[in-house]
Amino acid sequence: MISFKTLLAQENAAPELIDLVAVILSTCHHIAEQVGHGALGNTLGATDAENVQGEVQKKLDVIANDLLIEALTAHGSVRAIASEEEEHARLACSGAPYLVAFDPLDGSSNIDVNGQIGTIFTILKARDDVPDHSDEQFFQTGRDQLCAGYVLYGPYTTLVVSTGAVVHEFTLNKSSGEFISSKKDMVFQQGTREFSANMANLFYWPKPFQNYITSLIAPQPANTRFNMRWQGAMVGDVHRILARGGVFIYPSDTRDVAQPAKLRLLYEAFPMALLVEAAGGCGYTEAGRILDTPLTQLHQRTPVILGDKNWANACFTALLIIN
Ligand code: AHM
Ligand code: MG
Repeated sequence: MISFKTLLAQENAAPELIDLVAVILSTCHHIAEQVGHGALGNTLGATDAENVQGEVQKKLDVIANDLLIEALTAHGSVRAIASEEEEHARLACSGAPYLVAFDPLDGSSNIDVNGQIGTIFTILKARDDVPDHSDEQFFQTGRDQLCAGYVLYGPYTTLVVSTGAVVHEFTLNKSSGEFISSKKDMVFQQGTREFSANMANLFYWPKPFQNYITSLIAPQPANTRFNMRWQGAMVGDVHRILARGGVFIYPSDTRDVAQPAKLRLLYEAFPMALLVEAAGGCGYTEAGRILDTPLTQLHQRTPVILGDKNWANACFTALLIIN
């Protein structure tokens, strides 16, 4: 029974960083308890508010956000915090070494249907060249992440975390609150013929990409067929491909020229790309590698391709043909 602290220490993660991850995880344990109450806990349903993305906030979005902000602000090692639910970065502790960004509850539309939801987080080094409280603190690339992970509140609660070298999976022991190692050094499985995409958007994707995905589902012999899975929560869909192989895609959409992509670079694409690449997979936008993309706006959106190296390359190449 190895704890995440032991595994991260073996990778030479700084004790302060491990301590910070521990704070995030104990908050996620708390969120898991709130999630687990379901209809009995007055945590389902929507609030009257909209977030910065113009989306109606669910009660659990707000609860998870507030719990994380409170715990991270109190901890003392975090200089600034950025949340998918808040317009700007907020100051936590001046001069502290770390920045934390998170999507407090990814997959919000699944909350009321008892579907998969999760918390996605990333930790970066604080910058001394910009004001402590500023959004610019987070204007870094995905390669600058010190640690990233997610906690998936599924039938059981799973943590997947990495400092960039290897990826480990842990399972929450609900009585002790400890995350216990369940898969060490996860390796991306190659050749799984399964993809994850919202096919309802197919006709609004860039045309050659439509053609590429359509070719995968065209009638073929049984043993060469592709399968499709979509849970509507990136945290669950990416967990599936990390566990089984395959590819996750959320391309740009021609319907909205001003905002063609849905997923957020800082809160979703960066951390998931760090995990997928550390497991031997690959992550692309429609212009290059996710991890090389500089963040220039806190809530910047990006197309996402994540998966098995060969397959992610094939998806990216299909897009290059268009561009
Ligand atoms: P959220 O962070 O507000 O929950 O939104 C992001 C989610 C992702 O988890 C998921 O991949 C995507 O939105 C699902 O979108 P769709 O509505 O196309 O199913
Ligand atoms: Mg999200």
